[in-house]
Amino acid sequence: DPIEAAKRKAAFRAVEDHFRSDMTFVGIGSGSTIVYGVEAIKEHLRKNPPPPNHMNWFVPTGWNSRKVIEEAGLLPLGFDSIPGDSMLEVAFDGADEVDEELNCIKGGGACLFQEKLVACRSKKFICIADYRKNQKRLLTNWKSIPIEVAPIAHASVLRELRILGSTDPKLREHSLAKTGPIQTDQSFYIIDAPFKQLYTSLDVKNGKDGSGKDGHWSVEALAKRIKEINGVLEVGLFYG
Ligand code: DER
Repeated sequence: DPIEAAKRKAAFRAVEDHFRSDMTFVGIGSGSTIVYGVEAIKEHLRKNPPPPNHMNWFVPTGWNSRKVIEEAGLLPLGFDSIPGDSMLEVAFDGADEVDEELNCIKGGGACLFQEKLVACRSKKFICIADYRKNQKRLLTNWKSIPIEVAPIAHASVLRELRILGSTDPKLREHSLAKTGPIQTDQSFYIIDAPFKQLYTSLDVKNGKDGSGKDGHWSVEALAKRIKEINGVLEVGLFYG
């Protein structure tokens, strides 16, 4: 399968370029691509064993991410167990779409809250994304922004998103498994909010207005504006 091969190639390249056996804290994202990333890390550690008595800890970004770490025989470390002021040397993760400035849409797997926690506690964030994810601007192929919200606030967040210009924001429901909204690892809900294509900072430098007046926002302006909405826990836009 050419897509699986592309994901695997990207993952092995990312690990080859950015993982070292003497690292102590490494973030592991969520989704299907990161599974190849963990396979590549396991392979790297087999070929380049860590220094004697050195522990490699892998910080998961949710239930599935922890399962991938454990099934690979690696040691998971809860985000809330990272000691003191330690930073993770690197975090590897996937994305749903990436623009020319490496801004990402994340949250396809409903893990965006812990993904952003771990990414922001890491010195380096490596996003592993096959060719399908690369677009000139965000919201080209992937049509909506995943947003994690407190259940009690979901209706008022939907209303605020419509005011910001989202055409038809919706609660993410289970397809088959269960009626009603999905719940995240934090027992929150996910809203998928469609917007028009997001301008990059270069677009704004070249005179495009990214304040949503013409229906288009810039990545950063929209991310900040959504994050301010009462009841929003996290927005699936990674930038800067
Ligand atoms: O939810 C996320 O942000 C994930 O990283 C995810 O959407 C990427 O999934 P994939 O690797 O299966 O495309």
